[in-house]
Amino acid sequence: STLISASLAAPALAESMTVGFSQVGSESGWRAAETSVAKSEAQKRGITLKIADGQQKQENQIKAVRSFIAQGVDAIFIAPVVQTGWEPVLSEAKDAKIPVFLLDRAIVVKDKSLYQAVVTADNVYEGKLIGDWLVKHQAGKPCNVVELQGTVGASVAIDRKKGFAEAIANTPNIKVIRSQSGDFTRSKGKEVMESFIKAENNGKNICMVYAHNDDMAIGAIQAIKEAGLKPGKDILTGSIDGVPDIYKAMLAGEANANVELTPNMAGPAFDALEKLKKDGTMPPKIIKTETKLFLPADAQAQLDTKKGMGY
Ligand code: GYE
Repeated sequence: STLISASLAAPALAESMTVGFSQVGSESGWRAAETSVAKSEAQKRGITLKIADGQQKQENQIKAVRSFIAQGVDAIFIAPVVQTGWEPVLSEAKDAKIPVFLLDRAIVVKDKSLYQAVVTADNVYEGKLIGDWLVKHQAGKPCNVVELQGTVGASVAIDRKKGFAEAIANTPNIKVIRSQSGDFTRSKGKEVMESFIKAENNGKNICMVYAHNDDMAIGAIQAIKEAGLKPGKDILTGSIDGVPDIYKAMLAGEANANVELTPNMAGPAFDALEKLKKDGTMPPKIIKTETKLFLPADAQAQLDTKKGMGY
């Protein structure tokens, strides 16, 4: 894995900090924005940030964390690709007295003291918002949904699936007829959507695609067009992140519902870390970011807010 030193601005305080960030990879536009915002948030504070790209593999992330421990960094940020298997390396960090903050995805560990805090949205609620939108939109009319799941084993994929399922639980007119992982990427989203379309009467049996992130939705939109159907009309879309391209798709009438997720996960973690180092203030275990649904009428305004947000 590559190490990039992102920020070396001369700090005003004598105690300048170094933080190691084990990033998942660069699978989505949102992810790239998160990385870029992490760099600028570090720079603002005079914190030196070392970023290791895990290329979507937990073993790479574990190696990176071990290397950060060996370097004696002041804190470690991890965006954990999957939710299990973190105990051993986090115990090593704890033994070395290095605080760990999780960014954007959660983990499952018995001993919660293995990390300080997780900065994340309510990912179940994100899925629920899309499901609620669909229930309302259909108003009792039937709808067969195909679902593009995120990375297998990732907390966000599990939660976004759950939230949507909860929202449609009492509406027998709405059914998820196929559900498969597209690994949070555009290319995989397109590929899986193509197979769904083939399997479902050249797409005619599909009413909506629910994608766990925008990049997969954008891939799916491409697949829908190539099948000779109209995305946003013949097949509705709903997805999560709020990348500029999804708002552009909305403006073109090709996307229907979107939940925004801020790419600024590092900022709140740096704030919590600075307080912790200053006087031992313990952060809340979950630092929640905002979750909101946006529709095509909001698309232009949303697109405008994205400038300077890491995109
Ligand atoms: O929604 C997706 C990314 O973990 C919240 O991962 C993150 C998700 C994000 O690849 O685009």
